[in-house]
Amino acid sequence: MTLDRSPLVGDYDANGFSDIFWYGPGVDASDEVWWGTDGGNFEVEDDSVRGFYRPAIGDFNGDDADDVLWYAPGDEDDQKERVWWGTPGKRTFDSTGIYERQVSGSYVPVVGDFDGDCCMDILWLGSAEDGEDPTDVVWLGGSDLTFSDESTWGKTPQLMPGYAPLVGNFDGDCCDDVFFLGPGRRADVQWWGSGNDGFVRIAGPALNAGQRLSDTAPVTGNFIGRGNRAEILWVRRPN
Ligand SMILES: [Ca+2]
Ligand SMILES: [Ca+2]
Ligand SMILES: [Ca+2]
Ligand SMILES: [Ca+2]
Repeated sequence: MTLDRSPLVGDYDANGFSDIFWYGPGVDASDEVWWGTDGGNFEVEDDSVRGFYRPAIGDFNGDDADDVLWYAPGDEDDQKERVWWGTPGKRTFDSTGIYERQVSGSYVPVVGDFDGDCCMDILWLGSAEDGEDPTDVVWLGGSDLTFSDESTWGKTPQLMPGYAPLVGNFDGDCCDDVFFLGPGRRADVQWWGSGNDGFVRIAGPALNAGQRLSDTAPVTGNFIGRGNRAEILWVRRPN
């Protein structure tokens, strides 16, 4: 195992055990999928992904098997965006139904179920690199192995420098929300998922600003057991 490969964790065969896709960027790098089995063991298979991608993981068609979005940043026409679909009960990706589409520009793909239909969606956040004016959109995942553009959700603002998106269902309704935490004591911006109407956007004072130390990082999860409401935990970085 060489260290230039990134671990992409998901349950791609929906067997209840996490799998690891070791992706090596580039044409020549080899890839491996470690399929999780009972008892903490893996069955290893070679795979091959040719190209430079910024991948993102989610169950975009709602069949419980995680899927892989292969997003190629930039304007090169020879690298289309692709989605590989995990297959419930099989240690393989569905090669017949690969979703292909061209995305031009530089984005950060943010994954969550923003409309609450159990299919994960992709929020394409533009970055302010090179003075670009990217037209950001939300792709809503569908059970038919396609995505629909949600143009009525409006254009999303460019990702503000220093702000990092955190995804979680912070109010426990059916929709994932996105919090953009400002650096230091800068104001936070909260996007609340609200079904088919898009996001309700609220700017407010920095959450927990007094405890935001430079050596802490926010992570989301269910740490104290409040039902399905996600929490933000500021964890101290290890020395
Ligand atoms: Ca699995
Ligand atoms: Ca899936
Ligand atoms: Ca959805
Ligand atoms: Ca929510």
